[in-house]
Amino acid sequence: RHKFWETQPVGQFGDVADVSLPDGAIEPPSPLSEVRADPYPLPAAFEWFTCDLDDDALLADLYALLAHNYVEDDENMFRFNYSPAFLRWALRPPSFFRAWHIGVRAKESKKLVAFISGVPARIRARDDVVRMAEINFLCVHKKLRSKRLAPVLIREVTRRVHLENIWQAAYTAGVVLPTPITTCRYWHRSLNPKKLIDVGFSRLGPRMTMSRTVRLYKLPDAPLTPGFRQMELRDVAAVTRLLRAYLARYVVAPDFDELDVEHWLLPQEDVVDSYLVESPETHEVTDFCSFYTLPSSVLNNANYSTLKAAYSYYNVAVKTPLQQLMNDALIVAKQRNYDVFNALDVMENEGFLKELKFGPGDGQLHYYLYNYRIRNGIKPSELGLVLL
Ligand code: NHW
Ligand code: EN5
Repeated sequence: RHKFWETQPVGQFGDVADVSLPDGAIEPPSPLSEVRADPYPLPAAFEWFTCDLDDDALLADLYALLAHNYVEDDENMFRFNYSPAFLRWALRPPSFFRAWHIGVRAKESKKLVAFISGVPARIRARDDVVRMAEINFLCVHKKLRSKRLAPVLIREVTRRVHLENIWQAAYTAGVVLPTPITTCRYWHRSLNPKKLIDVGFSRLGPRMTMSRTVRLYKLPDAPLTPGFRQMELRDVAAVTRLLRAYLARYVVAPDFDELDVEHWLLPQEDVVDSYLVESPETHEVTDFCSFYTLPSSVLNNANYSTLKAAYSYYNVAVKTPLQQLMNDALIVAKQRNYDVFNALDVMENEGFLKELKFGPGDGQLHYYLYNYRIRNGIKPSELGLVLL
């Protein structure tokens, strides 16, 4: 059934019931001298190409490959449209490895036809903090699909990760592979219902008119919580403290230090936005919320070519109720012209989704670990990890 995945150190569908297998690494690390020294062979017309994201021309090629060939919904109405600035942010966190930005080019035309990437992260599973690679942006040009190129890309990124003495990875996918640690649902909160209906992202509910729908999703013009403001560089230490204490509650979560927080959470226009509540009395930072910007191309619509979507990222509510904090996040997203605010049912998100008028989407997101077993998996509410 899974000719490639059956050969890999991942939970196999048959093991699911086997309670004797312990949590942790599925296979031990090898001596680095035993890691294959040269790249896996590609079909003769293609060559490996390590991508330099400082190079604006290369970044434009990567952007175009993904904009035309990356993930679509199940009815092929929308396609993720990660911006060049977003890709640079996603792929260059603290201590990233250039060798993990892996392109495949046509030898003759030098055209970029496939890509896979990894970035380093420390991820905690129960009480075990593990150095991992986060794998993302696996993409094969539409004209080269179903030729078993993806397994070659995956083996090659694995080899390059092993060369850094890292033996585990985390990744998400919309498709079922052996074997998810958990399966999450996407939820969507309309901010611009008329446009969402026009492009087929959502539908007019039964017995609803357009004007009732617009009224239903209306939001205040400005955030309601006193002291709600954008995060700044001077807040990194306070936000790191809040976030570390909060993520400690989850079974699987990133182990963020201040450098990580500065990279992943300091606001960058149209890439990542973070807000916090600074107590007007004590000036303490008490709460925090964030979202990243990932537009989707609207395929085949006469009126619109793009949807501006915000994706809930990391949120920590200590003093302000989570629902109120997220309502303020919706308000600033609306102010900034987003069409929709998306969230997964991870962490404590179940506690505000229905109340804030999110509706369940038709997409799922499966989370995976490579070479790391978590017996019986976990619930979405036990997951403290959001990948881009
Ligand atoms: S998920 C988004 C993946 N990208 C897309 O969906 C874009 C549109 N699709 C494509 O470009 C986020 C192609 O359809 C792709 C497959 C390239 C997806 N993950 O080449 P073949 C990520 O980037 C398996 C893993 O003929 P294709 C996470 C499939 O099950 N495996 O197919 C990436 C089959 O194997 P099987 C996937 O359609 C995580 C084989 O590929 C997959 O031309 C990567 C078929 O290959 C997916 N999303 O190309 C794993 N989709 O055993 C990282 C299909 O079933 C692992 N397949 O026969 C960790 C590595 C690092 C370890 C370090 C220690
Ligand atoms: C991970 N780094 O299917 C990337 N999106 O629900 C790989 N549906 O937008 C994983 N089909 O339900 C990607 N509208 C997996 C996701 C791939 C993209 C995807 C889904 C997630 C999505 C929309 C549009 C559906 C169009 C037809 C959807 C309903 C919204 C409605 C708003 C009002 C209240 C009820 C819900």
